Amino acid sequence: MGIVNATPDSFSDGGRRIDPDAAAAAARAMIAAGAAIVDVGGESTRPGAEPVPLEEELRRVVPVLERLAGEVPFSIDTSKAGVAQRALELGAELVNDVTALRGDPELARVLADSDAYLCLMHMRGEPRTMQLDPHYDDVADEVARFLEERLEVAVGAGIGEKRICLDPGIGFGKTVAHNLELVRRLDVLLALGRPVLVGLSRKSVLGKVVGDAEARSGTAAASVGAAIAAFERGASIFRVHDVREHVEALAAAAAVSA
Ligand code: HH2
Repeated sequence: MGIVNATPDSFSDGGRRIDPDAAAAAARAMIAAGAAIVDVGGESTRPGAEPVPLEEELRRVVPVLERLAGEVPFSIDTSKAGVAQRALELGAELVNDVTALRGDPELARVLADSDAYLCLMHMRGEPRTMQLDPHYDDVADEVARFLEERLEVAVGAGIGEKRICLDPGIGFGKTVAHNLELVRRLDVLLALGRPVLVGLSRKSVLGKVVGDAEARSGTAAASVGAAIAAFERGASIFRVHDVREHVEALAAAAAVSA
């Protein structure tokens, strides 16, 4: 899954792709490089980010989706029913909701009325405050219990279980140690019986593990290394910025495992 940000403030590539033609071109290049899908988002969720009103989020993403419609497989990174609805009308295959259906009470109904896939992600708190001293007794178990409960809510709302994947939410209300433990113990999430998506790409945890305690992002090389570690523990969907590097590394790792 290639990342296409239509935001002026995402942590890694914010601003560079706010022009819809440039965003669409980046999306096409990611598919050409081997991505199965591109994830288009109009609201940054980096630590400290402020929420974006519906009209502004639509203004950012719809021009990009219109350019991709019918040509490039895409998902929409949103927690808003109004944005998801419009994206589904334009052909979105998946709704990637970092709030796991807690952000907008209407989103579950929009999804139940469609046949799109849904990604449910774990987040402690909200982006504005989530990195203020996160604490867990057992991070893997607590994230799994949360996702189990959100999966039940989604299925109860009429969204087919087979359409849902789960995501530990790397960097969303977690310390470096929490993030690493979640990847190390991915089996606890896989036990819920759904595919696991991971978003490690360029996150600050990767800059920190290579020695920069103040890092706000990580390199492509560190991202690939972490993705392979997650692949070996059973992750099957990788949300990444550097598509070609990940596709090649994952192909090599998969060939060894085959
Ligand atoms: N991370 C970000 C955004 N959306 N969705 C899922 N399912 N999993 C993630 O780990 C995830 C996500 C990161 O936030 P943002 O500030 O928007 O940066 P970018 O989109 O460049 O990764």
